[in-house]
Amino acid sequence: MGLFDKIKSGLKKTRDALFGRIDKLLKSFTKIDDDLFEELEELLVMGDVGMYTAEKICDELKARVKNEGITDPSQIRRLLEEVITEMLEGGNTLDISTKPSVILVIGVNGVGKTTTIGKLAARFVGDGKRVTLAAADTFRAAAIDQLKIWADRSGADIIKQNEGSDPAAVVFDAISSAKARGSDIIIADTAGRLHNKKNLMDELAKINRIIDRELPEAAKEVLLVLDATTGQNAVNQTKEFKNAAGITGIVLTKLDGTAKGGVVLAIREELDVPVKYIGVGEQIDDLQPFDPKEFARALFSDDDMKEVMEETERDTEEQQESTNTEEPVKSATADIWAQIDAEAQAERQAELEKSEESEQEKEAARAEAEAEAKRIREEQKKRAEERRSRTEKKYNWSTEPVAQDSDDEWFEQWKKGNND
Ligand SMILES: Nc1nc2c(ncn2[C@@H]2O[C@H](COP(=O)(O)OP(=O)(O)OP(=O)(O)O)[C@@H](O)[C@H]2O)c(=O)[nH]1
Ligand SMILES: [Mg+2]
Repeated sequence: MGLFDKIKSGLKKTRDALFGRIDKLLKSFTKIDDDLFEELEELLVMGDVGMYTAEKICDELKARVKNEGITDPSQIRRLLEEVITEMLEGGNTLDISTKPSVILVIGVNGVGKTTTIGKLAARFVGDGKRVTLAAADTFRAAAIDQLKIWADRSGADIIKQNEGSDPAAVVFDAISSAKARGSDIIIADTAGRLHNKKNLMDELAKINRIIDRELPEAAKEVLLVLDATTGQNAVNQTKEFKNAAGITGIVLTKLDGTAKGGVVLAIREELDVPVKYIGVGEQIDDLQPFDPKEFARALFSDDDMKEVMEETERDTEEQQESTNTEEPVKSATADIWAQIDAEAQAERQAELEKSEESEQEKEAARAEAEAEAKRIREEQKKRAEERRSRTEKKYNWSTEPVAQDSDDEWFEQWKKGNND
């Protein structure tokens, strides 16, 4: 399978769920109006893109539609691909310019740190580089064994000590060994959970200090590994680690197992951290350097879209049959009327101010305008809620059940600092 096909197949779930629905939305509109953008925004929010980022994408799309004088909704697909690409660009490459360079790999437990290290090591060794792995996850003996297996598989050297030893001492040893052997890259594995959050952050800080002291001139990457299936939780984890560990990039794993790939946009836009690698499977070559252009292209790839369209069409027909008895939802064009009313009201207000009417009249008009604005705001809020539920029904959106595994629960506990 070629590189692009791998990314494409890894993103199938996200493509089907989110971008399949976006395609359907665009096909159901004959002109570009506010309703289209509102439904698009809802779909993006439901697809784990995050409220802030969804709004930003839609604002950018509106600006481009206006600038380019676009009237055909089908053109939005191309614009969306462009906007997403540009949003994700910048800082995506790994800095391994010195000999040795250091990559510190961090993240909560089970996200794919050790697997990512194995895959990275295989990639670098394949490029002819000498790699030293530091088994600095000393919390569990199994973690050390797992890294050893990856070292053997990839042809990397490994420096390890016993379970429970000081992780910073392991990193120190790995640096000395790498210097002595002339290694190109040191990759350090770390524990995903310790007795509590403070212990973990203190330990990462200590490892960081050792690296900075022993290799002050070296290129250093601190990669935060995130599990894409946790959706918005991945955004929270980035916030936590960003403050404490000075991360330089993200590795987003398990994209192949989730429809929540939209989270990549939230991480980039909300937290301003570049994504450097994505994991699209468990095989050794399933870790890919993150290429925003390819990523966006894979999200909009057409091949299996027909199937998705037919499926969503069938779903919608069924949905309509079952909702036929319901009262029709108020026409969304009412929003446009509300806007026109508001504008007319503002004009009236301006005229009033220009004329030489008494202060009393002005005051009354202001109060009236305020009351009107309040009414419009409330109506828009009500309609936004109606729209959201309509969008959910129309696109038969059934979000995957939120991951209820122990990791999620553990992370919540961990944030509170009271787990053990
Ligand atoms: N489908 C899929 N599975 C992945 C991917 N990356 C990692 N995994 C799987 O996720 C599981 C956990 O991976 P690990 O590498 O052990 O995670 P870790 O962060 O080192 O975990 P701890 O050491 O326990 O903190 C393993 O079963 C991996 O095979 C990916 O991109 N796709
Ligand atoms: Mg591990």
